[in-house]
Amino acid sequence: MRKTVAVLATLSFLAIAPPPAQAHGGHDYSLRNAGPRDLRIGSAVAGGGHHVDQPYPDPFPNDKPYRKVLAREFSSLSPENQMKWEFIHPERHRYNFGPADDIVKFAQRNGQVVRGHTLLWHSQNPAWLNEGTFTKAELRQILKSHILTVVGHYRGKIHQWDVANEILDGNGAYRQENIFIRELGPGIVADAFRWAHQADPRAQLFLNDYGVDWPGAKVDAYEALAKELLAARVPLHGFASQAHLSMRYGAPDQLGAVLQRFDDLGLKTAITELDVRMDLPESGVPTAEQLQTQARYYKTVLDACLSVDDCNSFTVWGATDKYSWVPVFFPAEGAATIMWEDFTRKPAYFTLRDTLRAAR
Ligand code: 9MR
Repeated sequence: MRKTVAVLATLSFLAIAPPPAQAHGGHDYSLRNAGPRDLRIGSAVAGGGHHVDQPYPDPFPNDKPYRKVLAREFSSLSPENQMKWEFIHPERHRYNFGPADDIVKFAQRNGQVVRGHTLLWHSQNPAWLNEGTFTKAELRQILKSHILTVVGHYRGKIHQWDVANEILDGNGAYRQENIFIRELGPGIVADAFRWAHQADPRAQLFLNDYGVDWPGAKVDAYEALAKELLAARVPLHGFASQAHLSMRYGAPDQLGAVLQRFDDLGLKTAITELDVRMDLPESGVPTAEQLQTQARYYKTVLDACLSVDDCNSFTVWGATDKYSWVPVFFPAEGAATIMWEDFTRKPAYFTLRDTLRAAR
């Protein structure tokens, strides 16, 4: 798809005026306008999850400078926690759509798309679900009705849904912590995709996971699963690498080859949760060298996405260190995002922007 766009762009002066160089006034130097037009650049939208225990007010509704950064820099938004089961479906017969609705409205006002996250996951499920006693038929009905209700609520407004999140472990086996997979068997994955498609036929439906940045058992298992689902005509449209990276390990220089395997199956691919954490020196401030290394990791992942035809969404998991989950979950590590806490930009930001520009 990207190649077609490039050809059209070169020929467009012959016939029709090319699209305006900047679709959104005032965003001239932002990430969202730097790169190829068919590649969405996204960020997580902070709220819920770990933020609830932090000494600051709920980020998205209260931090206006933060919202400005989100609007200026990104063409896609991912609710970080606000569409997860525990947040959006806190009681069996009550949904809490308000905060996610606000993100969707904001995105529409700012010409952004939204990635829905997530429908079938082992984590951040509400107590009523984890601790309830249900028959298999009831559990299946609970999942079906959740997916039809949530996906239906946002019908026509979601670019991509992470339908199945982290369903395989490091060896490529189905995760038994996932209540639906454990109780109903892996066949439930296909059903989740079918229900999501029924509720919003236009949304692109994804498998999403971490630890799939290098070839190995997990990637092999996802490839086999994708083939199986496609052969059964399940509405699976994409495979995504979250790309939570640490500088303790090497940069994922084979990620392009991994994504290509899914592109070859006719699937779209995406980077959905990129961040690059590092061990902080005692001062708490990364060295210039660390920041350069971090920029290189970010570029490696962006290059991988740019190298396949149908990688159409590239999302960072937090635009700023101010709200990053990393220091909360990995106390020795931090500084994982592309902007400092005051929203000034790190080398990784500029490297991403330059790389996007060069790919235009
Ligand atoms: O960033 C999210 C954080 O606020 C939550 O507390 C945490 C709880 O599991 O989930 C974080 O987001 C995760 C995402 O939903 C799925 N992939 C891994 C992400 C980082 O843990």
